[in-house]
Amino acid sequence: MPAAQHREHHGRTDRPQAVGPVLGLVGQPRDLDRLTSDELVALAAEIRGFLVASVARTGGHLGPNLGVVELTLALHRTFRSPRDTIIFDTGHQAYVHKLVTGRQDFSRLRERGGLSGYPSRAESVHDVVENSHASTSLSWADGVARAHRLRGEEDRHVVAVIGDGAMTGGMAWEALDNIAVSSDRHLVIVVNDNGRSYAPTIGGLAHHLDALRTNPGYERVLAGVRRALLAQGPPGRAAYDALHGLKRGLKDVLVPSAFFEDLGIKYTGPVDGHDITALEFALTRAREYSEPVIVHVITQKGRGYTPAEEHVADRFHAVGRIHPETGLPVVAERFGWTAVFAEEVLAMARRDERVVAVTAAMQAPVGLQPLADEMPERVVDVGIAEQHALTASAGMAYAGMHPVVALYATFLNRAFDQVLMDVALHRAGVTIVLDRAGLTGTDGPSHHGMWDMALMAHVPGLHLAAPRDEDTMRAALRHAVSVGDAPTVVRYPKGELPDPLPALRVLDDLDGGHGPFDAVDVLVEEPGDGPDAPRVLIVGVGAMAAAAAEAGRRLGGAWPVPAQGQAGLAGGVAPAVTVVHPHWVVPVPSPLVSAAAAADLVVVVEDGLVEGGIGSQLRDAVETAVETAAVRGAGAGAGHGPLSVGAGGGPVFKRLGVPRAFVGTDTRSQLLRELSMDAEGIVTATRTTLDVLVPGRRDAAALTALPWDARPNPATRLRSDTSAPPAARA
Ligand SMILES: Cc1ncc(C[n+]2csc(CCOP(=O)(O)OP(=O)(O)O)c2C)c(N)n1
Repeated sequence: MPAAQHREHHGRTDRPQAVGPVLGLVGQPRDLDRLTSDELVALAAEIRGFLVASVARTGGHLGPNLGVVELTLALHRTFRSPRDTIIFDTGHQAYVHKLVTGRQDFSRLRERGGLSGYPSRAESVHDVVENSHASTSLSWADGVARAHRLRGEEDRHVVAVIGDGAMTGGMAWEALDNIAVSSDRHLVIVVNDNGRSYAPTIGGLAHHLDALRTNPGYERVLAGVRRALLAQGPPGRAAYDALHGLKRGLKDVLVPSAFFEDLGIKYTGPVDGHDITALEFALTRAREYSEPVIVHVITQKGRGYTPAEEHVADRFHAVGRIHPETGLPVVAERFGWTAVFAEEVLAMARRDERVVAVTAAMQAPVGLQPLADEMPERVVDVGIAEQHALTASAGMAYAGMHPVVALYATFLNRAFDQVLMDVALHRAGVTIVLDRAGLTGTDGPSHHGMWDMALMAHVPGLHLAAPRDEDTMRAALRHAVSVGDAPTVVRYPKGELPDPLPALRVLDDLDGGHGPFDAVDVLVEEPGDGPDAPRVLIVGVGAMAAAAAEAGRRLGGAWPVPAQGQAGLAGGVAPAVTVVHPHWVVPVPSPLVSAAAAADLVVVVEDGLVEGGIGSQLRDAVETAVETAAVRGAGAGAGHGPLSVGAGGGPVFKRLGVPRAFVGTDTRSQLLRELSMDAEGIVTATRTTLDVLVPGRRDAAALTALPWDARPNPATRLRSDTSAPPAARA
């Protein structure tokens, strides 16, 4: 067994969970074909035992996977993956699929180097869609089926497995609309209906599925036939199995379902999703039908594991490490960012009757449960419909409410146009609260909330706050809901709160800016070694402020003496370091621009996309400010203020953040370390950058003779790139 499968990790010994005797026989899907009905039933039980034991040790999506055990077995027995394509919507319910497609070492699930928590093409040819943002499977399936037809690959089938929760997303309906008029004969849509998203699924569709689920007509007939045949012992079983083998049209088993039929899509169901025989019966017929078919399957989330079955809130949708016997968490949850939001939004709703919270199917995870418990009418759950959430919020704002839309940061990507055109263009007073912003860790590339700041920075009129601790978060939220004529965003990371980080003072505003949007706190001030010391401004964006402050303290202390002959700005001279935290980072506050323009080196640390992020915004703002001052100065005479002509342009920027890449799975702290976003990384990056500015030292003595505000910035003089302001290039 490879060493990786036996390593010590996070204080526990990771041994692959032992697989049962039947599961041990299944190395690939075709091995399922050889199993008898009894073996299949045994296999389902083994898989449930395996999932509980192994997810209890790693954390993961337990409830959804316990619900699809029989469904997944039936799918793989009926269809021939990878020749047939099986697409799991969202992909959080693909653990059973992994187990029967050759992946049975779950010991490092959702860790770097271990199995992904979602389908992953790198892992298996049986995995197709790995985006994990909900409601896309029908569009994927439509596309794959269409391509098969265009390429003349008529014998290939495509199956989309979509939950009733994911069916509430707009993309699913756009796809259905297209599928209804397509002539793809080999498209099967399995609606995995457990009545729940995280919490019970809401909305018109949910009511409709409810009605179908409880419609006894068709199911009664089918169940009757089945019972009668099976009651006759082996001959009846043979007849029933033979019936399964029949390749005939679906007319006899399809019931008209006004809802789907009106769309023009055939519907069959409801089918008991824990009866493999019934599932295979329905899937086989759907496979043979000459039009796209919806197979409505009823499953039970958390099936077979009492703590999950009895968990009212979410049936163990996703768990951390738990004790398998009790389902209780191994590590108690600490008071985190989400809990602060939960308290604050409740207090705001009590104070201000205009406040109404909006969630896209994630009421509890984003912290809206306490508000929903106390004032249910003040929380709107729109389903997995982020786009609708934003536009409906614009409507509510127009009509006198102040919506607070609480989302995971990664899911805001979907609603960018709605933020831009519905909320911002209409100057709607809507507050967007982004949980899990920045690097999130175990859910991999699709769940890092790393695009929000770079995207939101382009929305005219929008204000975005990135608080650093509990106090700044509460202040940002209160200020956000007081804004009635523009969108406001408050973003914070996953997990527990950092210690309070008090401000030494508020940054002076040289340009006369004022108000909470301009608040920039000074967290650390280190004087450096004398007047010759390079001036370093470190900007800690949001939760990065703590690491920035720590780095600032270290930089201001002992400073390494350079090796002989290696004089440099950095060499042996401790820089004057100021660490600041702007409460609001979009748009960049003017005091921050002034402070940056007066520095030699500006280091910006942000838990978001570095390109186009806050560091880039600040760099651009400094450039514009310097340019403007230069133009003004040319007309009015030089020599006043830090941005006047003769100041020679702006500082060098070092921007630390998330690169433009799909960042993989790892712990947040490890990722921060790798991207130089922890204190150590910030110190090293700052020193290295100062050392690169070595030639500037040649002029340092002469430069220091000038008054500070007229001193050319040595860093700028060294820049050869064309991004230097025109005044500096001239
Ligand atoms: C666009 C988007 N918004 C929110 C989520 C978070 N999310 C993950 S699973 C889930 C519920 C899915 O419910 P359903 O499709 O019924 O599957 P089940 O877990 O019940 O099997 C939600 C809201 C997501 N993945 N994508």
